[in-house]
Amino acid sequence: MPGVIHALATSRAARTVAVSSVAIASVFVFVASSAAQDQTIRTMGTEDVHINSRIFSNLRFSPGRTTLSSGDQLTLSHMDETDEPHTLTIVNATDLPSTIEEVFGCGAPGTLCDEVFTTVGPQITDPTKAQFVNVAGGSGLDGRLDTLWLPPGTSISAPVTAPSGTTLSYFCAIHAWMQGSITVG
Ligand SMILES: [Cu+2]
Repeated sequence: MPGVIHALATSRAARTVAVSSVAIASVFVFVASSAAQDQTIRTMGTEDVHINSRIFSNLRFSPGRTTLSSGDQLTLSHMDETDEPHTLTIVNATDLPSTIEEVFGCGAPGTLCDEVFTTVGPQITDPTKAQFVNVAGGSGLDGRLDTLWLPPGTSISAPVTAPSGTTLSYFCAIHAWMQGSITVG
């Protein structure tokens, strides 16, 4: 499956860029004050199909790993080249899709994506507007299925209220290979 290999290679390059970004961010934190360090995660990349040749996507969250303090604002911004919506949905790390079958099968009945669609979907009041869908119960992003809904051309901010020491894993329920983590320092 050369398309898949291409996508993986592209993802690897994206990770390298993400690591560089984290390094730069760390320098900034070092010289900045100890005030709140609000963070932004951007959707990046594109997707394409070449019939009878390949299908690829390098849609991704950038950076893939974010560190902030409890109470800081997280901003999610749609910066990729597609007109597709995304979700940033908090899930258990052990439930994240990790194989081709799991990624492309996510959405079938009983899968994690299906659970997001059926739980979060009905709570989206206007699909054209970004929205924080609070499922877990805390005031901000702090638990399983808490979701930022991100239509094209939008951005949204919400506080991360999980306690210090927590690592929140997340993914996009529409493009299940888009995954990342938020470390609450
Ligand atoms: Cu997505």
